[in-house]
Formats: sequence, C-alpha cells, structure tokens
Amino acid sequence: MRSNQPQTIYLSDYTVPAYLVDHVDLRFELFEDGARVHSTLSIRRNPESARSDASLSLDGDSLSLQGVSLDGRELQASEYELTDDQLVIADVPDAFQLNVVTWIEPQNNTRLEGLYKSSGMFCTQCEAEGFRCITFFPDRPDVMSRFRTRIEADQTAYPVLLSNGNDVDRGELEGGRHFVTWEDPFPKPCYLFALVAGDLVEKRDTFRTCSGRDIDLRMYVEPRNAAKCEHAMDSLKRSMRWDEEVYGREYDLDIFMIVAVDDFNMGAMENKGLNIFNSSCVLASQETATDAAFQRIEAIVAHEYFHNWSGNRVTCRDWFQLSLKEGFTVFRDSQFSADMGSPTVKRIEDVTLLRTAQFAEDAGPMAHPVRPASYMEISNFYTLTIYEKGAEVVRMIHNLLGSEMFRKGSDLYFERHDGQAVTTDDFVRAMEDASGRDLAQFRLWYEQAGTPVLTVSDEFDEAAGIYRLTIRQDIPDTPGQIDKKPQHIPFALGLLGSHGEPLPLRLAPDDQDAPDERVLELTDAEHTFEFHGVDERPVPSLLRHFSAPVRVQYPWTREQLLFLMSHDPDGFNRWDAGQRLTVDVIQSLVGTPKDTPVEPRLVTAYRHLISDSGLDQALVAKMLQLPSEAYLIELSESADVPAIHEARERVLKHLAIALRDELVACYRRNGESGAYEVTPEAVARRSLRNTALSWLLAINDEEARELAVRQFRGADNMTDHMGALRALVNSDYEDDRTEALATFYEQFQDDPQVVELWFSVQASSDRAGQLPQIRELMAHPAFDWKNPNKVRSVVGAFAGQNLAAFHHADGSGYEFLADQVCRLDDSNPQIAARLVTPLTRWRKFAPAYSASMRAALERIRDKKGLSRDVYEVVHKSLAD
Ligand code: B3K
Ligand code: ZN
Repeated sequence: MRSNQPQTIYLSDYTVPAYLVDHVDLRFELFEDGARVHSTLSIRRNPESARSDASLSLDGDSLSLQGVSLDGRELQASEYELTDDQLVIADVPDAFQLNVVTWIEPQNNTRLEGLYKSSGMFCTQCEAEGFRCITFFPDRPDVMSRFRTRIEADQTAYPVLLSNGNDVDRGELEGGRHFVTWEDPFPKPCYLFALVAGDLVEKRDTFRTCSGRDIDLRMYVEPRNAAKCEHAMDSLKRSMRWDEEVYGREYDLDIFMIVAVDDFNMGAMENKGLNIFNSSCVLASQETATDAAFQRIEAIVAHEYFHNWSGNRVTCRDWFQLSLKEGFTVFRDSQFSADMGSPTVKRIEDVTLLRTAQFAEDAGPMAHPVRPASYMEISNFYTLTIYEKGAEVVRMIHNLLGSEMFRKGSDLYFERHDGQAVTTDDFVRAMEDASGRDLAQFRLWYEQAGTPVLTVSDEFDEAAGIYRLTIRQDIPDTPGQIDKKPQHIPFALGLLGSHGEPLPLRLAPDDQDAPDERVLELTDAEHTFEFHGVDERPVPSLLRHFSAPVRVQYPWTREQLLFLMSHDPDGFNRWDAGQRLTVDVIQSLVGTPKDTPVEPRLVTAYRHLISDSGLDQALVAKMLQLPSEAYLIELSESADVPAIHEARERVLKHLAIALRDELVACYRRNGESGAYEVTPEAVARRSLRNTALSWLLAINDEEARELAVRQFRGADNMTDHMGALRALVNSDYEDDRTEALATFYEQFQDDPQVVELWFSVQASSDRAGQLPQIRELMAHPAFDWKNPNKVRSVVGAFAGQNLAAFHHADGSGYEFLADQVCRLDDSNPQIAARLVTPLTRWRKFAPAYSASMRAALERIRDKKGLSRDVYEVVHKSLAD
C-alpha cells in the first residue's frame, strides 16, 4: 500500500490566492528528447488575501528545474525549497518578475496530462491540474493571466505551431528551426492553456458573427484525416449561430481552432481559441462514422464551443465549482441538440444515460453532490453527477423560471461575472436576481447527494369528483451524508381520461381555464394535491419530460402502462411507459423456468409499434430499444447478472419469434432511401432496420442472415455496415461472424476510429467477447496500451457492456479487470481510475459475485505505489 496517504481537499478550506499572476510569457523549445520551458511571470501580492507572510508557493509535477531568477537575479538553491509538488520561495517582494526554466519529457509522458506526444505531434491537456506538469505555477482556476507563448521547433517535423489567441509573430531560426508567437488578449486560468506542434493539414472556413465580424475557423488534422472534417466544421458554425440566437453570445477572438489528436484521456477540451479533440469525437465521414458518432461529434463540438462563455469568459473559482461550467454547458449543448434534431429523442437519450449511469453513481460509493465538499484527486470528479445531474439542475431552474426569465438570468450572469472566477452560488444568485424568484431551498440540489425517491399514491373520490395525488420525497443516505432535507422539485403532470383525452387539472372547484399539464412544486417531505371536477378515475402521467432527476415509484398496472404507451400526449412518457412495462416483464421472468409464459400484451404492444407506420418513427425507434442490462442491474437490489441477461434475451427472442413477419416487413419498409443524411427521420429508418435485423438474427432467421450479409457487403455508410456486422457477431452463425470480422478489419485497418469500433463490437458481445477472446484482442497488433481509446474499446467495453461475460460466476472477469487496472495505474492513472468503476459497485450484486469483486478491489488496493487517482476510488468503495 502507498505509504503517503493522499490528502483530502475541502471546499471549506478555500482561501483566495496569496499572489496573482497578471502576465505569463512562455517560450517552448521543443526537441525530440525533451522540451525546455522558459516562463516569465509578472506576479503581485493579492490585495484581498489575508495572508501576512511573504512566501510564494508554486505547483509543479514531474518537472526538472533548470533555473529560477527573481527580478533578473538568479536564485541560489538555498533561497528556495523544492518539494515533491511545490517550489517555495520564502521571501518575495509585493510585485516582481519571476523567471523559471524547466525541462520536461513529453515523449515519455504516458499520463497524457501536461505536454505530451501523440502520433508524432506535441499537444497539451491542462485541465484540471496539467499545467503544473509544464512549469511551476499557481495551478488553480482563480488565478487568471494574460498569456504570450512562443513555440520553437524543427520546421520540417513541426510546420504547424499553435497556441491560444492570435499569432502575432513568426520567423525562421538557425538549424532548420522556426518559431511562432501567440498572444491571448483574454485573461484565463492556466487550465485553458494549450499548445500544439505537428505536421498537420489545415481546413479553413469563416463565420460572420451577429455584429458582422469575420471569424477565421481552422481545423488541424493529420493528412490522412483531411476528408473527415466537414461535419465538425458545419457543427461548429451551427453552434456559433445558435449561441448568438439563443443566448446572445458572440465569439470574441478572430480565430477559432480545432485540433484532432489520437491519444486523449477524454472527449475534448475547450482551451481558449484552440479546442483539442480526441479524434473519435471530431472526425467523421459517412463511410467511417456511425449516426451516433455524427450526433456525438455535433454535440461535443457545440459543448466545447459553448464553453467559450460558460467556462472561459466566466470560469470556476475552484474545482468544487466544476459543475458551474460543466452542468450549465451540458444543459446548453442538450438544448442545442434538441433544436437541431428531435427534442423528444434527445430527452430520451439524456434520461437513459442519467437513469442508467448517474443514478448508479449516486447510489454507489463515489456518490457526491453536484458541488462536492471534498476530493482527493479532482480528475475523479469529472463525473456523471457533475455533468449530467448538474445539467438537470440547470434544466430545473430553466423550467421553474421559464425561458424568458432564464435568459435574463443568464445574461445577468455573463455580464456580472465576465472575466471572473465564480461559484455555483453566484450562478443561482444571478438567476434569482433576474427573476425575483427565491431559490434558497433549490440550492440543496447542489449540496445534497443521492437521487430523491418520489413515492406517489392516489385515490379517487367518485362522489365528490376529486382525484387526490400524494407525493412523498425521500433522499437516500450517501457516504458522509444522512438525514437530508426535502428539496425543491418541479414535478410535471397530466391526467388522462379513459379514452386517452387530457383532463383539465383543476386545483379548485371553480378553476375554469385549468391547463391539462401543470408543474407542481414539491418543497415539503409530503404533499397532497386535489384535482376537482374529475368524473372517472384518471390515469396519471407522472414526471412528464422527466422534469426532475428523481426516481418515481407508483403502483402502475400493466394495463395503465399499455394505455400510456399509446395515449400519453407527452412522447417522453410514452417511451417511459414502454420501458417500465418491459422492465416489469423482464424482472418477473428473472430466475424462472425457461418455459414461463411471457406477458402476451407485450407482444401486442410491440406489434403495434413495429407495424403502425403512422407513428413518429424516431420515437418508435427508441421505444424498440429494450431496457439495457445495465439499467436492469441498476434497478435491482442484489443483481444476478447472468440471470438478468438470460431473462432479457428470453424476452427479446420471444418478441422476435412472435413478430418475425412484422420485423421482416419493417426491415424492408425502412430500406435505404437516397443519399446519406443525418436527419431524425433518416437516423430512425436506419435504427429501425438495424434493430429488426438484430432481433431476427437473435433467432437464427435464415432470411435475415441473407439480408445481413447483403447489407454488410453493400452498405454505403458505417451505421448500416456496423448494424450488419453487430447482428452477425451476436448471432450463432459463426462462419459468417468470422468472415465479416476479417473482411471488416481488412478494409478499415488503417483507420483507428473504425478499428476501435471493430474492437468494441467484439468486446461487448457475449459471443465474441468471452475472456479468452478479449485476451486475443489485447494481443492484436492494433491494440495499444498507450492509446486510451483502444483500452476503452476492449477493456472498457468488456467490463461495461459485456456484462454477462464480465460477471462470470468464476470471478475471472473481475480478476482480469484488476490486472488491467494495476497495469495501467503506472502509465495512465486517470484512465485506470475510470476503468475500475464496474468493480466499485460490488455491493449491488448477489453475494457470490460481490465477494469476488471485493477481493479483486482489495488486490488493487494492495498494489505498491498506487496512484492517488485509483487510491481514492478503491478506498472509498471498500470503506464501511
Ligand atoms: N473540460 C474538459 C474536461 C477535462 C477533463 C480533465 N480530466 C472537457 C469538457 O467537459 O468540455
Ligand atoms: Zn465541458
């Protein structure tokens, strides 16, 4: 075990920085065996700091110090102290210039934090604490500085040299080297610093802003990716226009750059004026990217662009405030995606992620509030809670205030805090001040962890014509938090009459113009609402649009769910009723004999969905996705994964057999039509035909097998190509599977993004992804431990999606994951800490499984020199 236990950092310990850095002048000398970084900082004492001593502490990590001088005088080693993670200068004046020279080795940087090399190019990742791996600096977001950056490198190997802001100078140097100098006029925290140097091709476009300024848009990619930029560029222009129209936000610099790199720990990074993307989140072509990838790229390009205001112009005071920028920006990008496509489908996708993964996080050992109170390693807090629940919290404010007031609030927030580093509380205050609403109780959403449970009961008083709805809220205990206070919850509701007609929601007998949908505001532990003038027992449509991130418990009958599935005017709740019904059917079959009858009304309901082409096909495509195994596990108390897997498969096969002819007809009806486009209609067609194909292949249908082989050979886009490949891989047709996988690899072996798909389609399949096969994939020449995407597409897909194989009764899946986590912990702790997540949920599983999961975690805990990242996750999940 690690001898130095990592420190816990507390929000309550926050103090303002003792020193401010007004200006940063950087000079990078880039070489093959390392880089020399010269930094000149203009530092002054912070007038707001209460500290009286005159010592300056700068953060540093993995740096070799080559020299320090203060106001031009070289300091002797005795004049400063160098610890593991800081450079401390005991006595500094009130204002001075500090010069620091460091030597770093980007070529050996496998953590991918700070400056590192990816496919021969130099690039950076500084959020959250990567800048300290480049040079000594007060690495905290509330120190905002103006940066000037000069990059020097070999001209042939690195013709493109980029940093934030505008390029103000360039020239040639001796020895075939050259330099470019960049200046960023906007003060920024160092986590937004970026540098790129490489042999890249440039794609250009322009955007005219609302005030008539022409912005130079540039994408930089490796030459082989030159044809994969168009979609991201178009997405960028749409995002820029949308942010002007919906939030009144105009871009501020003259240049906006996007760079694609292959080795990246996450999706992308919003560095000021120079966004750096994981190749898989920006590069796309019809032949190589699926519909899901096209949509993801559009959303991520928008997300990073929107950060220019929500994150960069107004940034976070400290990392406890991370959701200030992430929650708000995810909310903004989800509004954007809804506007670009189908709002209902987008809502379904967001809620699916939230309910499957964020609720699981909120119920697990790492549960934390949207504004955490403490952390050991901030990288572990880029979570679904900060991002997705944080976005839901902003969405609730939007819904409570209405669009107009919300816009007034966001305008006030941006105006009041432009150029500042602020808190989530400042955000809420701006919303309050603009709208006049009191959000005091609402703030508990930022402070209390755990998913509230709403228990709903109802009664119908026929004689009085009153329908009573009682809603109780309970917030479960989470690590370090018990006995929570009731939260302010917007609860959208409708009532349906027996023919599916929406009923007016009269809260008083004389309520004449009552609406048929209301947002009830829950503030107490329990409320009872009375609806008047109701003639017959209505069917309630609860929590419409998923108006709050909560669990709803109500004793729905299957009858009611079937009724809502076809009648609810809220598309989201129609989908939700279908999910609840299917979950109920699957759950009732878990562990039962194979010949237990399957609810016949489920077949009728799905038949209707598949056959009635008059329904909204985008919604139907979503309704046909059976609840995932991950969601079924999340809903269960003591999960037996192989049993859940078996029951779900049984239902799927039962539906496929019963609806065989309808599925073939659906496949044919949704055949290709014209040129490839990513519209909700076209995406729905492809989704429907590929769902039909996969269901049919699950029952070894010969005709479908031919259709799949034909589709595989003739597909002109990756969605259909993958749809056919996935169906074959998950089928019993072993020869077809082997042949298709070989052909596919042969065709796409030079394209890393497609190879990642090829890995993950196997690793996530219970047919092609059993442990011995996973080991073979890891021995494949295309597998690369240093590339996070490859690790995710094999190890991550196995443990996160191939659940029956991962939860093998002999515990081999857990042992395997523990080995991989230990192996990665030395080279890339951030990725290692993410990978360990499935094991941390050990308490959720049936005793035989949880015991061996726990043992695997203990083995990781006992590894020598465990990183802080993995230490935090493992210790928290083993804590009592
Ligand atoms: N802000 C970055 C995430 C950085 C993660 C650092 N470990 C991407 C984003 O949310 O836009
Ligand atoms: Zn973000």
